[in-house]
Amino acid sequence: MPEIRETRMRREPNRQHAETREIDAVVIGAGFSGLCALHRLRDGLGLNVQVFEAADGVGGTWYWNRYPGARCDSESFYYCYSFSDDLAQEWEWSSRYPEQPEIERYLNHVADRFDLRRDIRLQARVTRAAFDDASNCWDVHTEHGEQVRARFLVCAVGCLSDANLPDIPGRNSFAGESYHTARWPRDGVGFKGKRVGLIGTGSSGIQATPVIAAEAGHLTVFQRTPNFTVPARNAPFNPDDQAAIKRDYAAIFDRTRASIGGFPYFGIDRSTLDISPEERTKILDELWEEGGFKFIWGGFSDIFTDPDANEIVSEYIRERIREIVADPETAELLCPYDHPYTSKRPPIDTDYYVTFNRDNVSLVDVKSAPIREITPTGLRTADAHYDLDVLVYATGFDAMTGSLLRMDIRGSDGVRLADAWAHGPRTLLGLQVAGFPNLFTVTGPGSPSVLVNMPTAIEHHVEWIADCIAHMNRNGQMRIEAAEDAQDAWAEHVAEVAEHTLWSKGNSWYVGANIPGKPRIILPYTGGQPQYRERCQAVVDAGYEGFEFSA
Ligand code: N01
Repeated sequence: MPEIRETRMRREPNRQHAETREIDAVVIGAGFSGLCALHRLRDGLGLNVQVFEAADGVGGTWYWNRYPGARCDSESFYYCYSFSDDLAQEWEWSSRYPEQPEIERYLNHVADRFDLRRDIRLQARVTRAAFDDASNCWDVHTEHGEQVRARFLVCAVGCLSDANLPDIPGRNSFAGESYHTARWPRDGVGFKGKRVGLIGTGSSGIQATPVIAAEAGHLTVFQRTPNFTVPARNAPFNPDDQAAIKRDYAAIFDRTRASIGGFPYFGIDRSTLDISPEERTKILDELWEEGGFKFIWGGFSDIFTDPDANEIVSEYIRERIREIVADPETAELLCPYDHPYTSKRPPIDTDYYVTFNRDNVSLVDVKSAPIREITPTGLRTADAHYDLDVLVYATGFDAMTGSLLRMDIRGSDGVRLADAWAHGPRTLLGLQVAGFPNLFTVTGPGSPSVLVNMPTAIEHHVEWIADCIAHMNRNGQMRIEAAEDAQDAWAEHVAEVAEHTLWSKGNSWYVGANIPGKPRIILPYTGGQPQYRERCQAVVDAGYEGFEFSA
């Protein structure tokens, strides 16, 4: 994205590394997954590990997404690592939903506390990785010419890290400033007095809108699909609550591992249709007041599967929109009708809907009058031109596969991952790909990943991978690979389970619908974390059933 101003990186001179180092494992990425993988493989198993990270700092998602209003949708006290009780006890979160700088500080603290930096190479984007069948090793190359040979390749590249910049005609002609939310400049952006346009109303756009509106001269939000969002109700952390959480941390983390979505509260098995409308409204009112993801997981279990139940909760949210937004036409435009609630990843917001009551904010429906082009002075839709000084793309990501396919990964016999996945990704448990021996994906497609509180999903995968490598070392095995038939069976299961849910019904990044030409396939496993964990454990108990080893 050359024309997008992004986080400035100190460019290193184009280093040439003539020698190939031989090590045990390469980890790609130094975000939540990569840091965890480095710690577990190096300090737990004693492996010689090298992490390569494209950015000039650690943090992954929380390094890149520094747009105004960026904060986590999961609550701080469980959106963190559980692998060290000392870490959990010593870190103090300031509020219920931490802002991006706080999570970035946390991950930097983790890097220092566990002495991880000495094995992390920053500004080292991996461009190519090729498996050598003769040695059962991966040859990994970075953009600056560094080359290492490693027995294992662990892709910890994140599910949402390949920013999607839509190919709108004239995009490069814009004379003002343009930014993608996932490539935000470290020094920030000044909006004072400026005419700002924002494209996209997913989680990023919904978080950024109120903050930009508070500063901009005028903000125009270009909305293609309205989204259901519920209030976060962020608040500072009360020291007594934090102390109580710390006393109970082991049990809290146990609950995150046992619940469907990785949250420390269990979903309630209650049908929307089995109770009176009055009782239902009372429950929804309470959840709306409490805010956050509990609205999804703590209300009614049938909203994920039953269209009628889902419609009741969807209409409840639409009623709140009509209540909050003063102009009835704008309110109606903000009401989603084209997808069931939660079939697109539901955002959590702070003052999103009420922002449309401000005089300096307008909403433009680009579904009925699509964006035609970007011009040097702004944006043209089918029926108007909007003069802009700043254009913000909150247009999301090529989710779950983009960052993997951006690298040239070649497995056994030189097969390209891009070819193996030409009709959509196929994996065994989201952990391995047939034909790509000794390569592991942390929270890869086909695992619950993005439908689970991410650190919980990540730690599970890192543990599984580390245990698998330990098993191989104990048994003198050099090569592990997903068997084709086991992978086919898992891919079929992932697709079949999704058909019984509403997740496969929306045009969301969950199914790749946001990227033109991307095969439509459900990317995460929708069967829930407990079932998935059981399956992963059963595979291990059966001697890594479905995986093939060779000495
Ligand atoms: O991206 P999105 P995001 N013309 O794909 C629109 C995580 N996250 O960055 O829906 C016009 O959700 C697109 O429209 P449509 C979270 O998992 C977490 O907001 O395709 N519009 C949509 O409105 C989230 O789900 C957190 O019709 C275009 C928007 O851009 C995921 O990241 C915070 C367009 C993209 O929404 C992605 O969220 C932020 C075009 N050509 C993100 N192209 C926290 O936990 C795209 N759009 C805090």
